Amino acid sequence: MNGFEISYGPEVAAARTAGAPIVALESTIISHGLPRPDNLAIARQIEETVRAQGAVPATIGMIGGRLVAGLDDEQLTHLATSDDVVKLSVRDLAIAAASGADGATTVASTSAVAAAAGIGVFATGGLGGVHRLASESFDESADLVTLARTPICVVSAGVKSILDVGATLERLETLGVGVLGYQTKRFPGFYLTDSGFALDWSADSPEQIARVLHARTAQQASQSALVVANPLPVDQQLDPKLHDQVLAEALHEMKLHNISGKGVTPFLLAYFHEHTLGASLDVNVRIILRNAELAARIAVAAAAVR
Ligand code: PSU
Ligand code: MN
Repeated sequence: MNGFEISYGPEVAAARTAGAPIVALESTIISHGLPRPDNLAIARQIEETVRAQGAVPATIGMIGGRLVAGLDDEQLTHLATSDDVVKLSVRDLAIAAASGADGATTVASTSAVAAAAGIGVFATGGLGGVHRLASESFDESADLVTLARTPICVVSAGVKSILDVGATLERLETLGVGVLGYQTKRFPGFYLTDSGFALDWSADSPEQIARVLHARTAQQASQSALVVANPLPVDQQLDPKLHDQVLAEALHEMKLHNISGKGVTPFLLAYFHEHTLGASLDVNVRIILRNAELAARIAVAAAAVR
């Protein structure tokens, strides 16, 4: 198990002691994934959604070189509004800590920190994965290799549809990461309800997912993550025609501007938010809130199983 020096917010510290349900939340979605000024209000809404289900939200990030699980409102505001916030994957954590940086954690680094903190459930929007054109660029998110070695349940709306979804599913299989559809056997496509790919397994209730998590612990096969894939209802997805058109433009612009490395995903998401006249933002917010709600219900059910 990873060891990190982590500061806990008071609510999270109390919940850890009591064995109460906790849901980890990432901060990159807030700092780099959603546009200002809406991002701060959305961050607070995500936390409220977790609380409404009876779980404690633990938004994770780095403040002045210290990892924090359970950012307070001032810290959350800082990550949402400051220009000096670095997007931190796992490999960046030590370097950023030593330099006293303020940073936002991705799916990869949030998972690693949450697992080290003993937090078993995590909600995000869409996982990172294999980028389109990865056969040329080798661009595959560190989310994948990290999930391969991190025992946590991640609730997402699949992988971001800006990616090569088929290749990402193949990699998840190779890496031993379990994928479980929530009330579906179709893998969701983030902005879109259905990515076009089928799943082997689905679960019908948070209680059933809690039993899967319990069985993983019992089998001690839990050194990798379990991805719970939670699709948007069809009437809430982004218009598929608009999606495909904006995605084609975004990929073209990305090449033109030579965007690479950790800039790729924020560039593509921002392009969507600008060129769908806010439609993709509405969809992205719905995705995160639905995932936060389901994650909280899973955490509550898991606490009851223990
Ligand atoms: N989901 C969203 N918006 C986001 C992300 C996920 O709805 O901004 C972030 C997560 O932090 C994820 C990261 O880990 O995008 C992936 O970035 P990259 O492709 O550089 O690994
Ligand atoms: Mn990348």
